[in-house]
Amino acid sequence: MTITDAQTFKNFIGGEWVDAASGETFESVSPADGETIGIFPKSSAEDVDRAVAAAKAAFEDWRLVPAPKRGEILFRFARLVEDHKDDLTDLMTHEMGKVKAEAGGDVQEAIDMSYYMAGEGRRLWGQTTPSELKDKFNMSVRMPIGVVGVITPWNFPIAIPSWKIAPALVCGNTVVFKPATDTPLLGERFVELLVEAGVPAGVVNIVHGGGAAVGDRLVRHPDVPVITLTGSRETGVQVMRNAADHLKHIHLELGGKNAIIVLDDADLDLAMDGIVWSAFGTTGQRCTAASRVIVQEDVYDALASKLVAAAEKLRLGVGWEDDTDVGPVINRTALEKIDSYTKIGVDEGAKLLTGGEVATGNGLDKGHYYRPTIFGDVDAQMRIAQEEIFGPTTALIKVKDFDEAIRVSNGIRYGLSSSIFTRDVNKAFRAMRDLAAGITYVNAGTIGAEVHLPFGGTKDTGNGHREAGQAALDVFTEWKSIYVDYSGKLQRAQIDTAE
Ligand code: UN1
Repeated sequence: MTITDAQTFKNFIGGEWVDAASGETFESVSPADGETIGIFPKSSAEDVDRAVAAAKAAFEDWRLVPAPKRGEILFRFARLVEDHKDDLTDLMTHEMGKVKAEAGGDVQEAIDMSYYMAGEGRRLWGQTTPSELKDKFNMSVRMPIGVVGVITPWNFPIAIPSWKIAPALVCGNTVVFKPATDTPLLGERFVELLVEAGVPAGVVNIVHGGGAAVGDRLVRHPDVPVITLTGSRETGVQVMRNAADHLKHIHLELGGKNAIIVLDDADLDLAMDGIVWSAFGTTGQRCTAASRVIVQEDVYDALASKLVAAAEKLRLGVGWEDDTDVGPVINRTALEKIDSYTKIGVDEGAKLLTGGEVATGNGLDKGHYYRPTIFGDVDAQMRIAQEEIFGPTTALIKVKDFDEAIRVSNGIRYGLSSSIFTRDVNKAFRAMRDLAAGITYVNAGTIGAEVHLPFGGTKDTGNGHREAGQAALDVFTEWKSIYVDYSGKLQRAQIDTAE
């Protein structure tokens, strides 16, 4: 496909497909081979304002639609995503670049989340509780909040929008959605299917464009009381700051520097499989990726050589071919950042065991490919062991014992995922308790979250919220406590409690 025959897409505002007010556009280009995927509106504050006005107006009816009915629309949406799983998967291999099996997993995660949240339409439980007074009834209920600004990354272009939009909708909120500029077509397809499922006009709006214009306006807009963002730590800090004047509810899902610990009693082949999957799956572009491997000294050499051999067997290529193991990274800027960290690692004195270069030849020059990279002899304080690289690079750190392993694993600013390979049940339980992270895996890598458990991290990974599972409902609702006095007389709490 060339730029001349690439299709042009629009924003969706108040039930209408419309161009950006400025008429400007940007292109979505495949990281796999440079093909143009589509042309999208480059929106500005004016477009955001229109979408917010539409979402605000639609909220008044949507919040009154019974939650089970809202859930039914999500059930229909989930079924539509299932029907379109193959074409969405194929599109994802082109627009985002991940390999087919993982792209299918990404779409499946959205199907699972949509079914799960659809079911929430018949739960959305609050509490009933006794009153301290006679003839009085107490309960708490979840209330929708209003317009939710949804800002999503490119690395899970179908799954992450579902983590945010499905719970936002079932809870009775309306949405203005800004997908990443690297994956606008997947965002657009997501919204098309929601519309087909029967979401009323104005309830979901999509505004394409960059963070500085579209995202920033959403974050500052007085009529958007909730912002949910998955992105970098730096963006998260900026969002909190810019939303502070309106005391918004902010949900942040930010970076990770996740480690896999391998103790000397571990099944090394199993650990190797977990590490290769967690470090190089999605080309390392997951916030749950294993970018550190903490290895007890007795098994360090054996594990390092197994890992290098496994990494060198991985086949790089376009994601839509069945025998590709590792796809491209998202764009040139990412490729340059990843490569710059290789130089940083070498300069810091780490030993480059394999990879460490842009991959070329066999058509790879048309896209952005980087060789799976493993550093050995890494000191826990080096930048490659502290900073999020978001690419296929992992750092092996040698430790003496379990306690040092836990210390090193926790010795970073982030706290998303963590993992330990051991056959010692006591150490496994200690690790479950002591690893300072939102997620801990035992005898599995750092990736593989399921939709019905809370997802999120401690420390600089976020601001204490979790998405997915029941925890997500706390982001998209506010509690209201209701007291009904049916005694027919004035009863004063804390005072008239004697009778
Ligand atoms: C992310 O990288 O932002 O557990 C999310 C996992 C995936 C989700 C990752 N299911 O790695």
